[in-house]
Amino acid sequence: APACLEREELSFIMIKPDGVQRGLISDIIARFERKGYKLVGIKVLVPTQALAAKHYAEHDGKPFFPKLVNFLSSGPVVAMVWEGKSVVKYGRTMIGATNPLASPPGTIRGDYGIDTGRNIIHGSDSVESAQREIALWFKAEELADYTPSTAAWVY
Ligand code: RTP
Ligand code: MG
Repeated sequence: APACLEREELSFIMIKPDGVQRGLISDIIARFERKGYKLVGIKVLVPTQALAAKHYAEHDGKPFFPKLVNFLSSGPVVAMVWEGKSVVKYGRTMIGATNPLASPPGTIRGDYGIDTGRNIIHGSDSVESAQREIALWFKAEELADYTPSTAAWVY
């Protein structure tokens, strides 16, 4: 990327295998796009168990970890990087609570899920987590530069 490229905040957002199989890709992308966030990276892949374990390394050793890793690597996911003001925190607001039954209507998990182990989507929980996750899933050259900027339509 050119040295002049100044980014807003970035978050790593991933549609999990259940969200993909249930046909929620376009709905989820539409929600972030309409909010004013900018899609700067996207790929479809079946994560290896090793990649899934690295992604969820903070949960290594917890009782649900093996199931979580198996599930994430059980089919295609849509891995994305979204850019915009407070996208990490507000992205989590759009996603909702970990347990879809504790997640209000209007949130992605509240609208589409019932089970904690099938909660549709992942979002980075801090700017530091986002940086780690983006580096794990994407190469720097896979993130797009939108110059000339369209940001004046949002900010
Ligand atoms: P995510 O990382 O996927 O965005 O979800 P999160 O921050 O809302 O929740 P986190 O605590 O990071 O947990 C990661 C995923 O593990 C599954 N989980 N199962 N008690 C359980 O059985 C349990 N707790 C968490 C969920 O699928 C959760 O999204
Ligand atoms: Mg988490």
